[in-house]
Amino acid sequence: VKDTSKLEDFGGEPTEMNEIKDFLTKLKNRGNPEQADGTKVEDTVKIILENVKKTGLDAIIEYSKKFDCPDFNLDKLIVSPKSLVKASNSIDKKDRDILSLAIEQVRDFHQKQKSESWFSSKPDGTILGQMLTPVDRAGLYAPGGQGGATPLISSVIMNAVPAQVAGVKELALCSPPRKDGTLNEYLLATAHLLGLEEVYACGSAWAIGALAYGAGSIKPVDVIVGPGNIFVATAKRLLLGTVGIDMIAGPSEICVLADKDANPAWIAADLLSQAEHDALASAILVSDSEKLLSAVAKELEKQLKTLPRVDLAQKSLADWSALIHLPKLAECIELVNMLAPEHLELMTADPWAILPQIRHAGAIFMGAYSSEALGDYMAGPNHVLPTLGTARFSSALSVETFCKRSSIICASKSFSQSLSPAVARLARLEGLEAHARSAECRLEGK
Ligand code: HSO
Ligand code: ZN
Repeated sequence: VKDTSKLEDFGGEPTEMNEIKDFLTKLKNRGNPEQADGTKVEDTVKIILENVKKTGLDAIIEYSKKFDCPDFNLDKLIVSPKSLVKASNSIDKKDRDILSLAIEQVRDFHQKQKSESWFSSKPDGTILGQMLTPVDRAGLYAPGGQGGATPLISSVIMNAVPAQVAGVKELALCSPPRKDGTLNEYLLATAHLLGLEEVYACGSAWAIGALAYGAGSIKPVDVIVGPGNIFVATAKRLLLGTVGIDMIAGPSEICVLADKDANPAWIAADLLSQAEHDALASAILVSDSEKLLSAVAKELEKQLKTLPRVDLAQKSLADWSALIHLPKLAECIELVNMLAPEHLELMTADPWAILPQIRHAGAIFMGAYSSEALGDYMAGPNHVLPTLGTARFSSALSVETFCKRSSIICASKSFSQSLSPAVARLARLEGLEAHARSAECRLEGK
């Protein structure tokens, strides 16, 4: 919609499906930019991880000095449990209550995700089953926030709660230090309210390396979770296999599907709430109503001007966002499925009628009052969600991310003996004689 000079390059109004498809492809590739000097992020991260693996704390201190805090040292790296208590006492009681409320809401939701071990017995006495066990130790990453802004305190809650509900005994939290080597007091207070005790002022790829390999007194973890920038995401991708990870997170995105009666001011506010995260964030509105699209464009221009993070939001809108008109609601739904967005808001007369047609989306916000911001902080579901179209095959960070399933086989004599000849035959078809004998030796008279 090109009706104002500011929004001239706001993605335009692609009416041709091919144009839209090109745009979607461009969007899904936005997670892997080159660095200013032309080198690939992956090459830089590989070197960082090698150094952390080889020299442990020395590498951590060196990188932190170079990129975060010039006089960084071990004392700054290890945040004492006392300073967590102190931070929690230092913040306003009202804020503490709000943080506690968020923790409670998120805990309530994740309690419902918990599945149980199961054991099923057959008439012959055989028991088959699945035993769930949490990982022993998990690493949580809370990003520092764009442009040295405040860290995402809410991500600490979203990381820690599912791990705690899963029953993980040891949790280590890493977040990048500020210039003076400290961490934001609200982040520390949140860690304390969650009952975390092991906190490191350490960020970026070297923090992920320290969690995966261990460094000094930082013991290696089994799973690393949490959002982060491209360096964090690349480190997690390279370390997958050495440790488990929740996902490889890309820049955040929102898609709003709205019909003619939706509120343009609320839609614009929601699009901007995502655009302000990151210059690479994406905010897309798709509608069958041209009138609504124009109204939202006007609202965007109006609301954008008064935002403190106007620069980031404007870049996100110009480069990675769009207002898309398609004549039919069914086409809008298809576009949503092609996009497989991280967040989807259904702002239509009857969102429940549309829901069964949505095949891919990280989190779905139903109706005018379900803003993404509510979900980001308070509603209860996790805000660590699949991005860049990966909602096609993956899901939110959850209790399951921290659990393993061990299969249980307890065979009765008759179960074992009745299947032994079949086992032996399959084994011999594979040329595995020892397998065949292992089954047959349990037969009567052998
Ligand atoms: N929208 C972000 C989460 C977040 N928002 C944290 C505010 N703080 C990705 O889902
Ligand atoms: Zn957000």
